[in-house]
Amino acid sequence: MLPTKQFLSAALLLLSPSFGAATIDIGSYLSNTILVRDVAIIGGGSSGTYAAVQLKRSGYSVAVVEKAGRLGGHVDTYQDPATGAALDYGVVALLNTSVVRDYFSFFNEGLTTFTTDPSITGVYANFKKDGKIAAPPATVPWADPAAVFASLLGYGAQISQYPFLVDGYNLPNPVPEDLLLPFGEFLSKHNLGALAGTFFNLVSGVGNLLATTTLYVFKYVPKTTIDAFSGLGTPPLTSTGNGFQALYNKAFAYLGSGANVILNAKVRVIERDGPRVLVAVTTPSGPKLIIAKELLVAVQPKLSVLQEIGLDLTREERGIFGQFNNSYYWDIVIKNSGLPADLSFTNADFDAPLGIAPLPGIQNISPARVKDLTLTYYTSPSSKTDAEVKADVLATLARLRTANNFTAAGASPAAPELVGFNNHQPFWLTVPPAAIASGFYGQLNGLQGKKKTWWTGATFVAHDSSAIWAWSEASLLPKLKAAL
Ligand SMILES: Cc1cc2nc3c(=O)[nH]c(=O)nc-3n(C[C@@H](O)[C@@H](O)[C@H](O)COP(=O)(O)OP(=O)(O)OC[C@H]3O[C@@H](n4cnc5c(N)ncnc54)[C@H](O)[C@@H]3O)c2cc1C
Ligand SMILES: *[C@@H]1O[C@H](CO)[C@@H](O)[C@H](O)[C@H]1NC(C)=O
Ligand SMILES: *[C@@H]1O[C@H](CO)[C@@H](O)[C@H](O)[C@H]1NC(C)=O
Ligand SMILES: *[C@@H]1O[C@H](CO)[C@@H](O)[C@H](O)[C@H]1NC(C)=O
Repeated sequence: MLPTKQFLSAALLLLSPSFGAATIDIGSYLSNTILVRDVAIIGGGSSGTYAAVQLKRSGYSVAVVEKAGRLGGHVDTYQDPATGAALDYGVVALLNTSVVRDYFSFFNEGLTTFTTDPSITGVYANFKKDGKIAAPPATVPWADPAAVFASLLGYGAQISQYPFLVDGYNLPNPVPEDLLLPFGEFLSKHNLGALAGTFFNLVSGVGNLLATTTLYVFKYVPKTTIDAFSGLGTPPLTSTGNGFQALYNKAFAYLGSGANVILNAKVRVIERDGPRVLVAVTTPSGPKLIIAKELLVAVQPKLSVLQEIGLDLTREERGIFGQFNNSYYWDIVIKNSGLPADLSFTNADFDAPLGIAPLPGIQNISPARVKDLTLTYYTSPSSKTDAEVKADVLATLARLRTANNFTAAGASPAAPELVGFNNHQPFWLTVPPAAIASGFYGQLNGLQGKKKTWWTGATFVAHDSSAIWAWSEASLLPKLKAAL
């Protein structure tokens, strides 16, 4: 074949390192669409908003780019049209720490003790099989409350051996063997099977509990959380009146609203090779360009997400982020569930190992604090469509109603409606135990500050906002500020 002109230019394109990525032409931007800032922050959820607020408080200029129409990430606050009440069904509880108290008091937002409603009784049913309420048989170790309490203490004693887990992923080499075990094996090794019932609900959204690597369970449920929820330590906190979204709305205003926070944004390209980081963004009001000294990535760093924002990935970054797998997690508000307002249902399978229901599926269905509303959480280790999840939730409700005769004869109850529904994927980013053992997290942490880029969020800390903010204060922000 003769090398035609088209063939040659195609070959040149293939050889060019930025093939496929449009490059940023600063000259094509009107001056009023260019934002020159100290830090460009991609993602305005828990970690991105916290960093933006603290940087501004310290006198730095920021621009936050957020895909959604609001700040807050995994916070979901449902505004009930019937009662006017605000109902949190994403993030619901925070630990009572000085970092949490300071953040809320800076915005003059209230916090109150998180309590469970004593009028609600917890019951178990196999949601997939028959939906019939059944008491756990004595063969299930968590049927005995004394054994459950003892296992919580045993968990506390185990996790206390790994104090380094409190702050990010600073793992020793070699990584202690127990941290690499599937959690089911860890439980049997230490005779802690009675934990499984409580942890099925607590370790929500990660995947199948018994198959989850123990490190990730320890990150999700630190000793402070066990102590807070079991009454051994300071109780957890929850929002007052307006829900957690109110804090993020105040943060939006404090940051300078649209001047510094670009909502409904699509990050098109990020270039880090020049003296400044360039972030090209498509917004509802046209294109914008951020020129920043440093970049803070506060989205979940799956390779697909980083490619979506057009980040000029290095070979090293590609190799690290390409190893992540993730779980899938939905939070749902149901109106007219047809279930009693005084029962909280947990999915269980007494024939399965440790009585734990296999996922994908619903973990729990509980009455909300607001009349006629019910909350449910759905987890899958693999991808599922929203339509599949909705259908499974509605079928489960019907099964529970029929099996337990909740539908009084003759009455025609209103059909259940899913009035709040959010897909929180990609949720927990994990790597296999072999990767953890061979130093994955050391390599991940080693990316901090390289190419003017800093990384934050659940993947670097845990899906725990109190922990993310504490880590931001102690680890991330001092280093990031030193680079400015
Ligand atoms: C249902 C649910 C319940 C939870 N309950 C609690 C709880 O009670 N207590 C607790 O401490 N923690 C809870 N968590 C965990 C929560 O604190 C953490 O997941 C936290 O939100 C993680 O912060 P992050 O900044 O890493 O991610 P996020 O908060 O998810 O923030 C990421 C942000 O990036 C944005 N984004 C994504 N892609 C792009 C893109 N391409 N361009 C621009 N922006 C983008 C997202 O819209 C989001 O706003 C819960 C999580 C879920 C899902
Ligand atoms: C949180 O902890 C602080 C300090 O221990 C305490 O003074 C405060 O009352 C607690 N707040 C709530 C709402 O429980
Ligand atoms: C992610 O998990 C799936 C299902 O368990 C598995 O097939 C796949 O290999 C995993 N991917 C990575 C990158 O670990
Ligand atoms: C279901 O409830 C109705 C109305 O309370 C009652 O008449 C009926 O006998 C119940 N059926 C069963 C199977 O318990």
